Amino acid sequence: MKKLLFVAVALAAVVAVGVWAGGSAEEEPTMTLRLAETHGPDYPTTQGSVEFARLVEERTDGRIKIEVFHSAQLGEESDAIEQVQFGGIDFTRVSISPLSAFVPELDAFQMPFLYDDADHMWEVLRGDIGREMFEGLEEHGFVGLTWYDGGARHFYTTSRVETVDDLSGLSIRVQEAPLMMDMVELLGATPVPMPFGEVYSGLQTGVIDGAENNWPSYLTTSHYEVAQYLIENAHTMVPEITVASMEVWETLSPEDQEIIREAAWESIDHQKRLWAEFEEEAEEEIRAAGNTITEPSAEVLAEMQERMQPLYDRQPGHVKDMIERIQTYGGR
Ligand code: GTR
Repeated sequence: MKKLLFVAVALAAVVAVGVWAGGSAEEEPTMTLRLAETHGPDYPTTQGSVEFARLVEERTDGRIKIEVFHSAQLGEESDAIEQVQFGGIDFTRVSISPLSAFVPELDAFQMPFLYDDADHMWEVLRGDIGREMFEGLEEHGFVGLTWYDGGARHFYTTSRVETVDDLSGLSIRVQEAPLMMDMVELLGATPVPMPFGEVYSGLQTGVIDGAENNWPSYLTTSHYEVAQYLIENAHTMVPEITVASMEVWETLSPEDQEIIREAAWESIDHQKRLWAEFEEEAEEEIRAAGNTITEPSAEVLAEMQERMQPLYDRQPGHVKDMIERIQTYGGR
């Protein structure tokens, strides 16, 4: 009896740490995989991953469970990406910016003033260029599964910023990505790469004078309370992505890989719907809070674009080619 109990406890432990475990003859083996997410439980990207997990569980009759660890419980984005690369975490949903530090080609998808609008971006992501990018991730140890919407990003600061000159000399937090550091430097500001979770206190204590993000993140992080000036300049549209660890992926059967791929891809529409609603709500809430929102003039936008041009010129040939395909995509 004691021995049986020991076996049962040992089996339960194996299941709990998320590796294959053979159950009794009637039970199917189960597997629990972990997904790292930086946002809170209700944020659209988290909810996209929850939908992905729900579909996988349903289609494997509960054999594969994906647990979504939101709120950076498994670490900040760059750390989570590193863990995914060596198989310590199974999946992560991140912005492509921190991932571009591992996969430089991703810069092609996050260049400033690249897309005409969100439809342009989505045509690219869902089309052949998006698929090629997924394939390119594999040599770096990642399997691309979804693109999610991350809207447009704007600068926000603790003092009023209306022109490019106003940014000059300010310390601006950027994601841990070479392209974003260079971009801020070209505007005459000092880039400060910093994990997402540290930005609020950075702004509050004056370690940084500003940051940049989309409306939803500006709201949910409460950055809007400490950096009340936003210039609606939409300098970038940075897609979100979900990747699996190649190390883990290779241990899955082709059938399970297919189920996971399809479920992830189907979760895109769910995330996009939630995103569209929340992006609007977030903007309304921030405007209602009385923040100072500046619409930049055409001259200011043109100056920003001109200052950022060296980012395009510096790209290696194959990335330049991809950028050109993106710019002219769908007969543009
Ligand atoms: C958000 C994005 C996060 C994170 C964050 C940041 O827009 O959804 O994944 O990258 O920006 O600025 O660190």
